[in-house]
Amino acid sequence: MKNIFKSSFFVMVAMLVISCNKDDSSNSSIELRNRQDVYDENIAEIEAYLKATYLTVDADLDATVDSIDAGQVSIWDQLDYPLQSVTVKNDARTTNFTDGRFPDDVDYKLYYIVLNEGGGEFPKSVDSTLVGYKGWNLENKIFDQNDQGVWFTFPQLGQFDPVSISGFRQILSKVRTSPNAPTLESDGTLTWSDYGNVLVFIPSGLAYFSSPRAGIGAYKPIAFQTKLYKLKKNDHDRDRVLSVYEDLNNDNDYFNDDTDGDRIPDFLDIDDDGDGFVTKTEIKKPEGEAGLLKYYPFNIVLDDPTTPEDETELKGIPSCSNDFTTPARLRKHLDRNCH
Ligand SMILES: [Ca+2]
Ligand SMILES: [Ca+2]
Ligand SMILES: [Ca+2]
Ligand SMILES: [Ca+2]
Repeated sequence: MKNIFKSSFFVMVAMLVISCNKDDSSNSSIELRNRQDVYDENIAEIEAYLKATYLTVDADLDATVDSIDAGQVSIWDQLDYPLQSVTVKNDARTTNFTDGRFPDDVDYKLYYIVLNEGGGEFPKSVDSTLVGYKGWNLENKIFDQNDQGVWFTFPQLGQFDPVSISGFRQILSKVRTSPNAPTLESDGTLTWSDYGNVLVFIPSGLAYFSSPRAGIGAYKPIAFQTKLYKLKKNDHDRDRVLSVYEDLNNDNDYFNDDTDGDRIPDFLDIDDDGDGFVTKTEIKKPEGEAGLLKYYPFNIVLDDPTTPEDETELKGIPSCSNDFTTPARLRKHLDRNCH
């Protein structure tokens, strides 16, 4: 019984963090409002909130926000945990085609506080991330919490994978994972150390916008504490080129790289250069080629003696003229005149 409860609880929390822009117009009792107007209102609400509340951080770096009632220094004015901001666009999608960005031109300011940067790796937007979180509304009521963490992947790998809201996933780029393996506690839970730990205050346009949720009114901003424990590299299109290597112009937008111009971005395209030969075939080593892998890695892989399972490969994916090492070479799977 306990296990059933646990798994249905997991589904419930996972569902709540799901972003669903398609819902914007489905709630017929709620008037659909202009996104810029809502944002202007939301950012004023968030700034007023930051001036009317104070932050307490305990020894485990768990944060609590309360209304000022006895002269405490506001989040806005305190200096212990610098309040920062970044301006971002809504990165939600209506489709995964190159032109499928969700139509939203607002420049969103995200206020955030890094409680701990973390000692591991900064995630790329296409990495899967294991994230613990606590979400609350601006009345300081918690609407969702999961300290053990949920795996999020954007875009989804499976139809039922949870997807986080835009403001939640974009702030993860400000922190790093834990550099250490977790400790297994006697109750079966995992404890992580030196992970990225960040508070973020999110306008509704990067959250649930017009769709109310339990504890979140329509058009209301929300706040999260997120803890980035771990990441996993993905190969979304399973062509043996990791998604992180399919951002050709290196701008961390994976939807604007489309070598063959068929509107399917490279990281989702099984034939990147559109020459009729799938990438996986083009990067397969010929029979008898030395090395441990069947396919050329994107770059050379030097053996790391601390992790014996790491393979050494002295050749990356070659160019048409068999250049295996120059970092900026045109690799053959991206050269439509070569296969
Ligand atoms: Ca790939
Ligand atoms: Ca790009
Ligand atoms: Ca393409
Ligand atoms: Ca090809």
